[in-house]
Amino acid sequence: MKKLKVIFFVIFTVLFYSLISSQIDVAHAANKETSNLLKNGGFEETIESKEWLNSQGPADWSQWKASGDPELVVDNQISHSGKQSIKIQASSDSRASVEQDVMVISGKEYKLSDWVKTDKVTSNHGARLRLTFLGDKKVYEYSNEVTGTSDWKHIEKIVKVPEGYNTVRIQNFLEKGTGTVWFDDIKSVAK
Ligand SMILES: [Ca+2]
Repeated sequence: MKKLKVIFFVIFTVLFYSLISSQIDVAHAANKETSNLLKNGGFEETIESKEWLNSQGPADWSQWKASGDPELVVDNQISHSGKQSIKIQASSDSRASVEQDVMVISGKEYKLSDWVKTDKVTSNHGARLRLTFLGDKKVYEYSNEVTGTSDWKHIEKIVKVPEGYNTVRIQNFLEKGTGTVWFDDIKSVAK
């Protein structure tokens, strides 16, 4: 009788653990397809930072003022979803981005998507996404461009990571010009 109990116990334990591990595999696979490689893509989390207007910057993102005198701010009045977006504003010719570096796999395809709203953007290339694969020689990729005045527009770019590269800098960019641009809900997923 005691032997029988032990056998039942062993069978139950094996079944229980195989069921749990198969559930974990399913969750893992689902997560892999939809997970955003970018942190804080909706710009809802802020941290205190003197670099940003009102000393509030988006967590996990940094800014680059390439030229001119652009103002970069977390906007809590206008958003595509949630309560906040990021805004780049330039009254004189300026060039700036809000950016994050992401680890990627060489040779693999990724899909990037972003939402952009513009107000009186006059610029050589407008508002767009720029991807820079970092290495000895930088490799650039760009999304389509948004200029003028436009309500929220979806922009998308599918890229294949060049051989030998494993880091990409993803930039919400206002190319050289004037006007106001908002970015929100940026996403990067492995294809
Ligand atoms: Ca948001």
